[in-house]
Amino acid sequence: MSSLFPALTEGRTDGRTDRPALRFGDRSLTYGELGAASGALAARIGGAGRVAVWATPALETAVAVVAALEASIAAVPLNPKSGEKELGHILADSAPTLVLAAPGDELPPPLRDLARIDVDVRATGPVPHGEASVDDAPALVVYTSGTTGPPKGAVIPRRAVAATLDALADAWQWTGDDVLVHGLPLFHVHGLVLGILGPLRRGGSVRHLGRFTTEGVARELNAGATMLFGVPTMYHRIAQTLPDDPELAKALGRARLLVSGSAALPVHDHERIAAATGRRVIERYGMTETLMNTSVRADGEPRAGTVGVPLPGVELRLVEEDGSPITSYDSETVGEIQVRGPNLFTEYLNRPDATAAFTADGWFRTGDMAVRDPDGYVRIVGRKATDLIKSGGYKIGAGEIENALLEHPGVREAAVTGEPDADLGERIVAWIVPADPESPPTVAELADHVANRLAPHKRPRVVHHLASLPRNDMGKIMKRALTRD
Ligand code: MCA
Ligand code: AMP
Repeated sequence: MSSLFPALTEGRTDGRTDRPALRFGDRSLTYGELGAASGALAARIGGAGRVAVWATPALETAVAVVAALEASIAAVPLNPKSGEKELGHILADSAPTLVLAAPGDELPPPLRDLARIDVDVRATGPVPHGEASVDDAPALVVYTSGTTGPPKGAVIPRRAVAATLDALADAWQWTGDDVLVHGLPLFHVHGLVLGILGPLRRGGSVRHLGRFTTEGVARELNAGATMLFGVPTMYHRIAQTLPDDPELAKALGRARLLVSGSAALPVHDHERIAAATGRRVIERYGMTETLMNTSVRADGEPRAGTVGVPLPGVELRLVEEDGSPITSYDSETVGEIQVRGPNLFTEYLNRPDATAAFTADGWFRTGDMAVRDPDGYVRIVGRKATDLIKSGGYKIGAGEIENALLEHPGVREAAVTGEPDADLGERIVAWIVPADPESPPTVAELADHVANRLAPHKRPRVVHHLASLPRNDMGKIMKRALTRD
């Protein structure tokens, strides 16, 4: 059976074990060192059930996930900034038997009750023997928000990881010679699957910035990195910085590939970057549940405002309201994107009800609305659910924030919406009826409350106070009627 990371085992036979694999700041691992460290850890965790990974942007996270994959154990990456409610839910739902963390990392209370293994990136255990096989067994459980309720754990099989990374290799001409740079978080698909497992599957390397800065991007691209991955907020910040930063322009001009994803990159930012650097950013479209579905190809036309064409192996169709697939592309007829292929997740953990997201014949309903150009390029034009907000590339359900706000003593009623934001794409706006109109809670108070319960990126940036929320006859909040008063 083929292996997820051939480069880890091949290096031993062709003597290329000293090739760089991972670099985080001034700490790095070669393929030989990664094989030894992950092999040693895999041997220690073998036979465990699911393992949680305290997914800081550090070498330890990458070693932990590779080790879990080698040990054929599903890894559950945790946002180290998760608040108590979110963390409590994820732990109760995924029931890990162990947590893997960097030595010295302090873990919050719910995790202290779990057995902990410190990840030693310098360990020299038995190197893997190619056990990281490609099959239907779960590789990762990644938590993703829905419109209501707490986040759902998408169970991502090993074959989906392999299929999506190989399809991207085809579309992007991505090889072991590529050096990727990014500063994405490692508890989501974008940063972890594409940004860490991607280079490792190709036998190439990744330099992680720890946190995204335009200086870090310029430094690494000027020092030989060939590819940059980012969310639109990062490219927006690059576009804002370019006029005053010739080093950054030079660095981007050198890159082989600049890739944006997780949300739409506005055409204005595309154009500013192209004008300043001579390079075009290409967009790809994916989801936690589906991994990657489409991309502008490296050898294709980089058409701003589109997410390109279906990746090899991915079937994609647009379906109208009445369920009929759109058969001719006119750049105008809008339908829901449905996808089918080896890149799909298998289920939401403990949520058989949510598998209604699949049609009887295996198509996954993405909830994204799109048109297609006559040559097949996909243009995303919106989302079915207004209660899903994309802020900084993070998907955030309005319902989970509303529930958290309602747990604040100063809030009697709450509704949450997304408002256009030049930097974040959308910003989270809370509309509340204060318990005491004389002393309503401040925006800072509610932001802290949500950040501590859920996660900082879910905090409201704006809070409006209302005497009552607009409701229809059924008592349902009419979000479209919410306007600033
Ligand atoms: C501010 N902070 C707070 C509070 N206020 N912390 C606690 N309580 C508060 N009240 C902290 C934040 O945690 C953060 O800390 C710092 O202040 C600044 O916060 P903020 O302005 O919100 O964010 P930012 O640092 O400017 O972040 C912008 C960003 C980020 C870097 C673009 O949004 C980001 O990394 N986005 C990536 C999302 C992503 O990877 N999505 C992929 C999922 P500190 O500075 O210490 O962090 S989508 C996916 O995977 C699919 C498959 C796909 O298609 O890709
Ligand atoms: P998540 O569930 O966090 O993985 O986010 C997936 C969602 O991000 C998709 O359903 C899309 O709505 C959105 N998305 C991802 N990539 C793009 C893109 N290039 N353009 C527009 N939306 C995107």
